[in-house]
Amino acid sequence: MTRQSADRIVRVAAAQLGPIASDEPRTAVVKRLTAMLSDAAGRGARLVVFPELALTTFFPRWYTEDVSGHDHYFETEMPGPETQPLFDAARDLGVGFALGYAELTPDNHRYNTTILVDEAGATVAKFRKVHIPGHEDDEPWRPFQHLERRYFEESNEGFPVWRAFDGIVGMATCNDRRWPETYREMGLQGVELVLIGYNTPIHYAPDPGQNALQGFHNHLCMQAGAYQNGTWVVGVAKGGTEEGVESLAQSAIIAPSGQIVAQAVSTGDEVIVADCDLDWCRHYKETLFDFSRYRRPEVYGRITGQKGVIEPD
Ligand code: CDV
Repeated sequence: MTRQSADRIVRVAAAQLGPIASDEPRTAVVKRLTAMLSDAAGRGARLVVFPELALTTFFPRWYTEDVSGHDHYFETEMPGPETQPLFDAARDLGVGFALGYAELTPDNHRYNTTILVDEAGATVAKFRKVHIPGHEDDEPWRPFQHLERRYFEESNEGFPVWRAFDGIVGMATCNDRRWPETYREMGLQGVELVLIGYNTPIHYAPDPGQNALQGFHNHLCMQAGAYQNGTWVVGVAKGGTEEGVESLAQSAIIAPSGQIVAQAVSTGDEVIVADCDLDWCRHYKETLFDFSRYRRPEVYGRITGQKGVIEPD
């Protein structure tokens, strides 16, 4: 089947971030984000995707007895006074964005959250990270901590999708991208564009043998998710060496074919763009991955009925 031209071509930008220092003020970070928003808009982008926890350093690398001691890394309102300029710029430039940040709710819940903002600067969707990796307690044997499970609650809101930007848009955050269920949940709602931000340290303390494969695994799971669900996937890193910890970059925009059509080449602030033809999804959704015709949910009971592995006797 050949690719056909269509009206629903959305130029999407992945706005990769380099490191954010622990003492970098929000206002300085928002200036960096706004500069990338403006760059992307100048290149004709309609939607700009920023990474996970894009307003602060990746603070779960540090242990604190009382998590509220790190509340300064969290947002209690969005937009707030320091983030409002980003929303204003989006409205003035007529470009939407997705932004990851740490959310502290009025009733004291903490989530690893991403919002989707439209071209008028209005928040149209909110996603809270479902798969929270790492550990709850201090593990001093590690060269640095990954305490997301101490700082964030798992969201039970799942993977909704929204009609936005002339298509069906979903979001996921970092570790969510490694799980096939993430993409399938959205695929079953017809998703056409999945936006994913990530902070992935190169060093994986529980099994350092995986360090050299970080780049491969990053693209492997997102490319498979795109292809197996006939959807675009935009994966955006906060990369480079932040507070002594090296993180993966290699942000990528992936077509429904599973092919990478744009990839960042640096480990710093960098904008890449691609024209995402949302109608291209149909080539996969209506052929090899015609779910209505070929899926067999009656034999997939373990997927939702069971959590861990049950081996045979
Ligand atoms: N921020 C993340 O979710 N990071 C995880 C690491 C800890 C493995 C990831 O899946 O990239």
